[in-house]
Amino acid sequence: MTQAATATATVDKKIYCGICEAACGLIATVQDNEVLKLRGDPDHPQSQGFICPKGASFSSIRNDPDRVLRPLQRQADGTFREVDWDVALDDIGQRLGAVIKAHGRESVGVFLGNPNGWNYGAFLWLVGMAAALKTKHFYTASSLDINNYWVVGHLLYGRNLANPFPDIAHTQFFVVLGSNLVVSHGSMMTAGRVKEKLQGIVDRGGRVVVVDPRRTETAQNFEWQPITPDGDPWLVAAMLKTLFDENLVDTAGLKEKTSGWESLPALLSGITPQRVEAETGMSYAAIQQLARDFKAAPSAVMYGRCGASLGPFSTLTKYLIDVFNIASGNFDRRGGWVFGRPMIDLELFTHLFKVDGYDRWRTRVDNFPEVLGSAPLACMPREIRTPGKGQMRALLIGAGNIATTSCASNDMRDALGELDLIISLDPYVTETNRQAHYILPPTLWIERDGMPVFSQSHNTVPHAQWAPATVQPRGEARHDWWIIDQICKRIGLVPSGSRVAQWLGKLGIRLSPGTVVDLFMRMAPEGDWFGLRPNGLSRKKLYATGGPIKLQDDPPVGVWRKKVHHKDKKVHLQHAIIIEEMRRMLARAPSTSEAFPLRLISQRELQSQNSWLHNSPRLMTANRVHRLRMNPNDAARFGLHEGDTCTVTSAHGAITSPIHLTDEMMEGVVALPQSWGHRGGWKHAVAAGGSSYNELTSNAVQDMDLPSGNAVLNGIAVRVQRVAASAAQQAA
Ligand SMILES: Nc1nc2c(c(=O)[nH]1)N[C@H]1C(S)=C(S)[C@@H](COP(=O)(O)OP(=O)(O)OC[C@H]3O[C@@H](n4cnc5c(=O)[nH]c(N)nc54)[C@H](O)[C@@H]3O)O[C@H]1N2
Ligand SMILES: Nc1nc2c(c(=O)[nH]1)N[C@H]1C(S)=C(S)[C@@H](COP(=O)(O)OP(=O)(O)OC[C@H]3O[C@@H](n4cnc5c(=O)[nH]c(N)nc54)[C@H](O)[C@@H]3O)O[C@H]1N2
Ligand code: SF4
Ligand SMILES: [Mo]
Repeated sequence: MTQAATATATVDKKIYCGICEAACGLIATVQDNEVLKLRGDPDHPQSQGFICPKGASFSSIRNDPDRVLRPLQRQADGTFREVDWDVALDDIGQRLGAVIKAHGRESVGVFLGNPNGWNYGAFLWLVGMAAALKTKHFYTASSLDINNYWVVGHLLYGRNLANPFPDIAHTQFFVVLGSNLVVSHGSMMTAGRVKEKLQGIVDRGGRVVVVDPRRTETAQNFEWQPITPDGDPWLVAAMLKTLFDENLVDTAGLKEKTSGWESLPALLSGITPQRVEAETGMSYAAIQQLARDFKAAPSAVMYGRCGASLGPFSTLTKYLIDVFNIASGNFDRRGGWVFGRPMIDLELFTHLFKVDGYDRWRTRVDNFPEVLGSAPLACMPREIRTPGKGQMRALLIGAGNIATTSCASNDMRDALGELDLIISLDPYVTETNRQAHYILPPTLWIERDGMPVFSQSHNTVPHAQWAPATVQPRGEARHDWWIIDQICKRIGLVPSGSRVAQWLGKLGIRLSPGTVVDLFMRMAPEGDWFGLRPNGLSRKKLYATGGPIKLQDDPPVGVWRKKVHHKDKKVHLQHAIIIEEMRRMLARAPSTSEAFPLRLISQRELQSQNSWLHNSPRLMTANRVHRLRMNPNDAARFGLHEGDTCTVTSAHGAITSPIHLTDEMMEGVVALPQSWGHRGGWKHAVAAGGSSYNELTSNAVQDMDLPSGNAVLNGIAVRVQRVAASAAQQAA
């Protein structure tokens, strides 16, 4: 038969991209279970046809020759052998059962990595497995970048996941603290076409001020305000103080919507102009003017992300950002700090399933408060090594590359080697799971049905989308949730914290996550109430629509009474934890010293997604070189030149990197893309070389954000010394 005779017609499917929080609407052209093309969906209400290189190249990941397509079992010599699913699952069940028998369920750990944000089934089943084990060893990528949000959501609004975000389509004044939106496409704000939306602010006569130690791709296009790393809480505290000092505070709003606001002047009393200037590198007069301009704008909003979340006072910083937005009168109003209209109310969902919460228990070794039922990842190596009841002995890793992405990655890698059993669900043999006893191949987002479980809460254009699998899985890849379910079955567990699920499990009934989420959605505010609300949502309806359904044009405003969950319906502004954090910050000594005169910050790249797209030759092109960016004046100070190979040394480790001189860095600050320096079986990623940023970071308790357990990954004090001169220098 000729090819022409067998080929089936191409089909266009409306889906959304499951790589990052932007969740862009895409059109996939599919033929014979192959994705021929991925392009932006011009009709998508939020992303309006946008697609980035990662989304457009995803077929190269799905068809990657290094992708794991059958379960891998590690052999005594460290190599892996392919085995059948039954063999793998039965053996895992036995070995996990033996660990539980000897050391109890609380000795088993679960890690939930970033890609689960686009994998509702894995997300629910990992959370459920940890709950059913009743283990305190539940760790998530959130403690690398976002636990501060969950703590502040809990303190201010009464739920971890309560998260107001900027009404970017209407604001007239946008202050961005530590977010490179043009590259990252946003986090905790799902904007779609974010660069155009930022430009829209300027086009309608407004301002965009980007506060960042680096003149980033975002800062280049708008107003750049350099800031010393970790200066953000000082900056925002000084701006808030300016509002109070100059009687610019929205007192009526504070009285109506908040409690404890009278305590704010006392909280800010230790903030002095001299100290603020020393900590931020900005003039106090300029900061006061920024606060006045913000207040004078018809609407204004301040937004902070990783640059404001990866420092030592990230909970305090996030608290101050929210308070500043509220105190300036921009809370829950058009162009200000608004709440979303999600298709699935995660705040309610996590509350009903008792996942939501803070400080209901403490970690065994370091006494950190639990956040959303999880412990900080930075604590994991100590939990593995410290003997006693509850010592961690086994770990299931669901989509995580923590030997690279965790703080103190070397220590993490070594500690993992001390476990009795590691099971990794991952499409690659990475530097993390090459130590695993089993690597189990998951389907990728394009091979399973999906709804953007995480980012739908912060849609700037509220809409609903639930797409069936675009293509069938390759090889023997299985859905993550199915794998977790099969492992749980073999140790007698139903992966759920819900009593109903446990009870059904006893009757032999195991619901799929799709059914659970559909049932919940149909009963929740946006649901069809099983026919009582014909315009409401169900999975069936969303499948039948074959694309997104817009719920309304803009995020709702005037809804704070519904969105604040404290019993008194007020935003709570006074907290002992915050007062203590302010005291600690005021007492803190400077980070740099003669030995470590520079500050290192992380850099995200357009063609990377954390650590996991580096094996695609389409994305990891030959011209991509891993190098440390430095201001030319710093280079002159230390006698360094463009292209020199240098050691970068912190108090915790040393790595080697070529340097690149650029005035996009403010003086005193160097930047390095995170998550390079791969090891393992992803050959192209390994061949790309580079060094691993997190060998320089710390997991010591005193180096973490104490209220949230967030790691500190930015502002690391380092020195940079030449190992070898560049070729140009050698020739001269
Ligand atoms: N292309 C791409 N997109 C991504 C990702 C990716 O790896 N690549 N990752 C995704 C993930 S998991 C997340 S959480 C989001 C993150 O989204 P963003 O937070 O927007 O991402 P970053 O690029 O890390 O932006 C942080 C910015 O803070 C600056 N910065 C560093 N230290 C400080 C400081 O102390 N103060 C201030 N004010 N700024 C500072 C950095 O220079 C950087 O520009 O991006 C997501 N999107
Ligand atoms: N120095 C420094 N370190 C950082 C950051 C920083 O800014 N600076 N950023 C931090 C941030 S914001 C985050 S979110 C974390 C992320 O940290 P992680 O959650 O550890 O990392 P990722 O690199 O996103 O991906 C983890 C793994 O998931 C696998 N994977 C991809 N899709 C799937 C899937 O569908 N199923 C399964 N089972 N596996 C899948 C990938 O192959 C990869 O090995 O890193 C943090 N680390
Ligand atoms: S921005 Fe994120 S969601 Fe959009 S296409 Fe790129 S990777 Fe996918
Ligand atoms: Mo992240």
